[in-house]
Amino acid sequence: MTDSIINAKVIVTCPGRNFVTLRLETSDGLTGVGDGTLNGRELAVATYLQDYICPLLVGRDPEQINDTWQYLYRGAYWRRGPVTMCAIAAVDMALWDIKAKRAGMPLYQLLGGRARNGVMVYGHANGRDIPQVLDEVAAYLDHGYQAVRVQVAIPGLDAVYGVSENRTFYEPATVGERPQESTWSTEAYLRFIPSLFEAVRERHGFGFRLLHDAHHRLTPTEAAKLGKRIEDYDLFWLEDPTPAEDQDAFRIIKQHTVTPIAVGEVFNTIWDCQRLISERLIDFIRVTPVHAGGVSHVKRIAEYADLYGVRTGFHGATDMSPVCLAAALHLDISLPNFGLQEYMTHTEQTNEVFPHSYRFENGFLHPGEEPGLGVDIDEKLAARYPYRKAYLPVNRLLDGSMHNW
Ligand code: CS2
Ligand code: MG
Repeated sequence: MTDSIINAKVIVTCPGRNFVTLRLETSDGLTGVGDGTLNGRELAVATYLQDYICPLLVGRDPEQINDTWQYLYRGAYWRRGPVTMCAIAAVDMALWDIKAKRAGMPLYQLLGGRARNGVMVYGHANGRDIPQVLDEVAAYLDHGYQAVRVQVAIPGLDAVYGVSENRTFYEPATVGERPQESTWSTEAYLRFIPSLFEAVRERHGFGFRLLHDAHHRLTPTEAAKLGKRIEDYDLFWLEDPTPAEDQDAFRIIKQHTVTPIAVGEVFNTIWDCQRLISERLIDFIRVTPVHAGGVSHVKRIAEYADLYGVRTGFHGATDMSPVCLAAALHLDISLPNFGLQEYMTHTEQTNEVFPHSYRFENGFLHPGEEPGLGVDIDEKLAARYPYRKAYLPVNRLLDGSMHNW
């Protein structure tokens, strides 16, 4: 064994929102970073890493990524779940960062090199009303984006998923001792949302990829009805139409509509999506390195999906740190069945804490040529932003009963 892990450190920082980062250091002076951020439950992963995983990593051979992954997965006994898989993900990303640095190449070269020239990304147009969304779409198209997700406030409802006060960034978690509560009416949503897509296509045409996130809120029949009704607007994908754990629901949706379906940001292992993929019940799989066991496991899911013509559409919201986004980009540029990458730009503050080599150019992201992931965490700067407890919102129907946020 040439070298070993001599230090495993968890860094929790809050440059505008909380992030959990693991930094590993080897005896021959290499370091690697991994993202372990779980929005609204960050300290659960930080503790899992600090108290249970980091002591096991010190002394291990950093080269043995597969053995370490299996050791942490099988060794937990209590397998799967978001907290365990975020912790394993952070270790996995950091070890791949080290291995690629040792090889002196960007990670994507170790994953088989480039399959494409750049990673097409989608931006998030949203607004309080349809005209505002249309203006936002125009801004993204002017900025070179070829894919845009649209979200709009629903008349009669207070706060709706995906509509941000501050135009550019959308961060749903709010600092406080209790979650914010919002109200929802599927009827009002279903009556209104088709007019959004009609207006977007009328003003901006069909020359770009149009996406929408229903954010887990419909029943299978409601989702089938919506998918069918909006087929003429040719969406690139309708995301999370129903709660993802109910995999049979997607059979009903698929029987009634050819609007493509994207699901998976809440999944954390291949077993969560195995049937959805093998029965072609979805068109895009949205797992992301931080929530689904790291580079190793997301690569396994993506390659399994490729057998069934399912493409990737990795989750890339602001609660995925630049470390996770960098890892996703190295996978995106090297996988045969890449579909699209979500890109919710981080704040300046966050980008200063996480210096990185990936860059945006005319609708595409490029992972950069730095050895490793091409991202780091400035621990001194990170220390200036202490953790602040924040919850994702909860959602109730108009009659007060709990619904999906
Ligand atoms: C959303 C996310 O980006 C998306 O598609 O579903 O904004 C999601 O709500 C957050 O990542 C939750 O933390
Ligand atoms: Mg989503």
